[in-house]
Amino acid sequence: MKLYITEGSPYARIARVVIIEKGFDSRVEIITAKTRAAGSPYYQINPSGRVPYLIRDDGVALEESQLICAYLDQLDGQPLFNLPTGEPGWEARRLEALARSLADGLAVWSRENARPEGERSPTTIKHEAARGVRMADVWEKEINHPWMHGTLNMAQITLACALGMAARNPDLHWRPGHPTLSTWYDRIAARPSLAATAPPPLR
Ligand SMILES: N[C@@H](CCC(=O)N[C@@H](CS)C(=O)NCC(=O)O)C(=O)O
Repeated sequence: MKLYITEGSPYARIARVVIIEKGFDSRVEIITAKTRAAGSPYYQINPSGRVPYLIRDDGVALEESQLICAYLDQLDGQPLFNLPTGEPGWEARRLEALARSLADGLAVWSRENARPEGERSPTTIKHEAARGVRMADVWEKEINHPWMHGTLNMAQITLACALGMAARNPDLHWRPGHPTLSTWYDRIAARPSLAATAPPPLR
C-alpha cells in the first residue's frame, strides 16, 4: 500500500500513527506529496490534491483520515480501535469529533499562515486563534474523561495530532492555563508512534 502525506498535516499524521500502532510500517510506503502547488504531479495521483491518501494493494484509493484509519484497523482482523456499544460508544464518538473540531480550526489557521504575507486574512487568523483558545479551555476539562486515558483510541490520537500542530504555528500557545492538558499531551507525545511522526518545526 502507499500513503501520501505531507509532514505538517495533522490528518496524515493520524493515519501514520495508526500504521505504526498496527505494526504495518513495512506494508505501507509513506510518500510525501506536493500539495497546494499549481500543476503539482500529485494531482495526477489524487485529483483532490489532499492528504492523507491511501492506495490499497488492490489499487482502490481512499481519502479522509477517518476512513483510512478504519480501513487499516480492520485489515488484519484484529482491530485496535473498535468502539464500545451504547453510551460509552457515543462518548467516544463525541470526544473524537471534539478533537477533530480543534484540528479543523487549527488547520484553517495554519493554511492562512502559509499564504504569502499580503494574502493572509487577519480576520480569519483572529477567528481561528480565538476558537483555539476556547477549545483548549473545553479540553482542559474533557481531558479528565476516562476515554482519554488508558488504552489508546482514535479520540486520543486525534487530539494529540491536533495539539501537535503548535510545532508548525509559532502563534499557537495552547499550554498556558491548561496544565492538565499539557501533562496529558507530554505523556502521549512520548509514545513511539507519536514521537516518530512529530511534525518538524517550520524552517
Ligand atoms: N477531512 C480530511 C482533511 C484533509 C486535509 O484537509 N488535508 C490538508 C492537509 S492538513 C490538505 O491536503 N490540503 C491540501 C489542499 O488543500 O490542497 C481528512 O481528515 O483527511
